[in-house]
Amino acid sequence: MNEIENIAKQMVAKGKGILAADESTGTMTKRLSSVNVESTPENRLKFRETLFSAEGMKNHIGGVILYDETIKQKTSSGKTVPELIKSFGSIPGIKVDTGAKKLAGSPDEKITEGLDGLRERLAEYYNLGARFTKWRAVYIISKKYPSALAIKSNAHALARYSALVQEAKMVPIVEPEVLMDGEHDINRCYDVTSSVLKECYKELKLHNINLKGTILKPNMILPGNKSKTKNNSQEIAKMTLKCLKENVPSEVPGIAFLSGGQTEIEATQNLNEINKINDTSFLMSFSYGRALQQSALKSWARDIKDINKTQKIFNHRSKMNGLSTSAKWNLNLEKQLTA
Ligand code: 5MM
Repeated sequence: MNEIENIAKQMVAKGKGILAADESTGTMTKRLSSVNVESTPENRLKFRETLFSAEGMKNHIGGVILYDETIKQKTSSGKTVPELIKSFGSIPGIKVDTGAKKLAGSPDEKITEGLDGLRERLAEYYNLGARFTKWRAVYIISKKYPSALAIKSNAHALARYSALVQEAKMVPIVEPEVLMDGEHDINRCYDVTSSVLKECYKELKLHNINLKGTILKPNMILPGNKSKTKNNSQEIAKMTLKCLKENVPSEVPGIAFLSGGQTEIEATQNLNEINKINDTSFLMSFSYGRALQQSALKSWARDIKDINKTQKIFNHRSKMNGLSTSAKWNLNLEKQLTA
């Protein structure tokens, strides 16, 4: 097996998933302001270092997605952030897109930018220790959106990004996120996600991507957050699995879901249900940002010095999500807040 195929497998090995700690400074500032903490480079590092040095990293976090600022920071022990992550047996990764911008030609929608100069940035990140990367495309759902233009242009960018990343000997995480904002029902999310995934794999194929050396980071199939109809976890799992089976080539080794605004428990429960019925070769795992960090961030903000408390909460969430990758989670386990 070649090196990138091996890395992809390690990132989502059974019991493990990915910690998405790649919030840009703008997003991190929003997150810190929500808990009344000033957003400085030092505070952003303090919170992240607290998570990256928690015990839960060892058994449940196969990879951490970093932001440009973080991958270049030194921790309190003098190690670089990638060195700290590696010391826990986890793989450092890096977000390489430069954000979703207004799509010319369909200005209500977004196109993800960051291809210019990417080859050079990738070489720098590799030297800093990164072994995988992430690029996120976003799609809105309404009666007329997403447009064919948004679907095609974002898929094209994801494929060009993936080709450059594999050339640089790293694993590309391909993240096409269909947002859950809106009144649409679960069937509409299913249809839109199917079209998006079809186009992505058409472009990835055209760009000669080795799919065995990639990870897909999709949304789950959910009703819109303002939908009149709600669906239970079993229905969500069934629809999500069907959509992925129909649209993702079987060479892809792992699928690591984003949480996309689900609560921590919803994200864990839905992944657990997906794994209960998973009859594919895909390793179904997580790449959560908010659903791994929300409670830990609140605790940290209450008492920045109480590192143990914050780590205990993060360890618990990591463990719960780790269990859901083998369908071994249940609600009773949420009561045992142990490391
Ligand atoms: C961690 O948040 C990432 C977005 O940061 P920016 O919007 O500041 O670039 C995001 O890409 C994240 O990795 C995924 O959306 C998954 O995060 P959630 O919170 O949806 O699990």
